[in-house]
Amino acid sequence: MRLFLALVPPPELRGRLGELAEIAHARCGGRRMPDESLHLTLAFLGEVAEAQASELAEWVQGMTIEPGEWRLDRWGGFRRPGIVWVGGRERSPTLAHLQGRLWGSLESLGLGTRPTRFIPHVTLLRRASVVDLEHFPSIDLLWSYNQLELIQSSVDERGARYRTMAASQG
Ligand code: 3AM
Repeated sequence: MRLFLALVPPPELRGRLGELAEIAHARCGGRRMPDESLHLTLAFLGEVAEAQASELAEWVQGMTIEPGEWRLDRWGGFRRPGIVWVGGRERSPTLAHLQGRLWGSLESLGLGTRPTRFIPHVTLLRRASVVDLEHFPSIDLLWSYNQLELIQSSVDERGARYRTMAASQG
């Protein structure tokens, strides 16, 4: 199964991010991420065997992450795949630390491949036909997080579907 570790926005923030996804979709087209799928990926693991996935789920359930805050105050894009996202202007040392800590553990379990760069972002659109972010409204949202989720991604004709397999202690 295809798995990743992520933070999931609390309901109110998810609603705000959904509104931003609407704005972006009206301007850029493409596929809008459904509100219930909005997340911040900390580690993409790729295909993991079922037995190992159960071990991972137990590991996540026994974990406590340090609570933190992430300021979302910029729009961004990955032009080639047509992705429009929101993230932070400032590097977040707390998120970078959490991501680094997770990869340290994953590497010792022999799982996944640590990316060379970490650009924390929440994907709002995929396959956007234009990624022109000029004149987008300014944003300033604060995400308070305290829980990590292990999420399974399965792809069907409507795109990726996500299912939370395990969550850390909240
Ligand atoms: O959080 P976002 O939406 O940016 O693009 C996929 C998604 O990212 C990414 O993992 C997240 C959950 O699916 N992803 C998919 N395949 C990937 C790969 N081979 C990947 N990230 C890195 N390497």
